[in-house]
Amino acid sequence: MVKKIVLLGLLGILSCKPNSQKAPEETVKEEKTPNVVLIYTDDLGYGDITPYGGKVPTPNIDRLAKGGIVHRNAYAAAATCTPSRYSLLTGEYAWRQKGRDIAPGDANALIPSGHQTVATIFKNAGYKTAAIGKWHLGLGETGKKIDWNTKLTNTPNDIGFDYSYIIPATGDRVPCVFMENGSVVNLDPNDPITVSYKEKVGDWPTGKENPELLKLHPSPGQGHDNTIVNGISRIGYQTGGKAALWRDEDIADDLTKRTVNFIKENKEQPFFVYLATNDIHVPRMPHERFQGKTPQGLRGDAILELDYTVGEVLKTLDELNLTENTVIIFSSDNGPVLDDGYADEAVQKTGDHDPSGSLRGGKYSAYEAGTRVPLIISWKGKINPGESNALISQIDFLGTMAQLTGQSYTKETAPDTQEQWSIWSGSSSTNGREYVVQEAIDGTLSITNGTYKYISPSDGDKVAWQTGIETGFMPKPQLYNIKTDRGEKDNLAEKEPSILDKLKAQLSKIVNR
Ligand code: NG6
Ligand code: CA
Repeated sequence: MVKKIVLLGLLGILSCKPNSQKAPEETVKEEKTPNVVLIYTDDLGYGDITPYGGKVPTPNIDRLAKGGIVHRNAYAAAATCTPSRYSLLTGEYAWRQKGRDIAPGDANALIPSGHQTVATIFKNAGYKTAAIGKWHLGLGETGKKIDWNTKLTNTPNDIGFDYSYIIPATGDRVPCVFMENGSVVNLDPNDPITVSYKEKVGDWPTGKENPELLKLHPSPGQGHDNTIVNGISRIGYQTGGKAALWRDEDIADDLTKRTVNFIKENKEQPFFVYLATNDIHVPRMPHERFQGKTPQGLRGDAILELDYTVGEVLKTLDELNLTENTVIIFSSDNGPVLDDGYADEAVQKTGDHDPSGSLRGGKYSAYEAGTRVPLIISWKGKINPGESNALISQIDFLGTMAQLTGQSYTKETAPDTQEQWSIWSGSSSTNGREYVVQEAIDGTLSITNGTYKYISPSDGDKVAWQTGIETGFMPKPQLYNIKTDRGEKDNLAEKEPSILDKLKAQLSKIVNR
């Protein structure tokens, strides 16, 4: 049900009479091609920000929420990064093919060159497009070992982004360098980069051999003890490329600056920015000005830094008078995790801040906290602020953005996406999607109709290694009423066989479409 939301949908906007004061092209831009900024955060839980009950102060995110719609029933397509992002950008569930789970740092491109993505849709609509931040969808041609010292192909620039400035995989994986439009930034040709995920290369110290060099220690038993960069040991081995290495404390500032510059440079025409923040993924090492500023430790400090990034984006749009012509979407790629490989005291210090917002599980899991994420959408003057309980999935991002910009797209490579702008913008008071499908780390699929949720049987581990997170993987089917049993405690599979069968059948129809 949608509360407090007045109908101000796209159709209404499109049918507005052009304002006679404005040049025709300006009118077209404002009405059909609003700028879109997607702030896609990493591992931010349902309960991590104040509009959803979080305890870390996030004044800028709050401002965004107050001026927009706070969605309470929005889902990422998966409980981990790579499949979530794949699904969001392509409109196809990542699980339809093998090999789209958490990508190693040297993985080849999962989305082939020329493939339709939300960025190609925006480009067709005349937008300038940018991917700034974490990528984690592979790079380079399939089957070809990445040579980090050359300009790569199969990069974001080959699937619709005019500009890319990316962390190739994740902050905790080598190589710890940025890539701009396919090339490593600041690479000294006399100091070439070698990367291996199999064995040590070169003589750079590792966390395992030289723990005395670390400023942030890996958690026991999770990996993360290979090459040390900036006093933090990573997953994977790197040598070379010293001048190109990032300093973790500066990542958010760098990505924010690039985003602000891109917006400024493209203020005269429609633009789409996919700002995939490094916050609040591990290693959490925010800038010194945020460190020690929250009782929750580095994880809370990283949320402060994320809020800073949001604030800079809002400020820039305000200064350029673009706020009324820009749709801002804020969400997360998967649910929260406290200990994800580094001893940063997130577990010890979280206190009464509950990252999962009392949902069960977390990142990786089939339970709700794995995929139910914050989603805030604002468009000043066009979307009326409020709250929505409509059922939403990020799989609809492509279809919904095509609808927003009046573009057609092929269903062939985007079979799962729907056009849901009226729900996303709150202009329709229907309940949203009929069903939402979610993928957990071992490939276990769940389906919900907003009231009941079916988790398919799985023989996977009950807990995601040392993270301590309950995965929800069980050999028997599970059925929960997520409306009345928020914590997914009461398995109704045996009590409600007809509901179970219906959801099971619906899931298998989607899988075997
Ligand atoms: C896991 C890593 C975790 C994190 C995650 C990817 C181990 C034990 N843990 O495999 O630290 O890097 O992958 O996170 O290796 S994600 O948000 O990009 O999916
Ligand atoms: Ca993630």
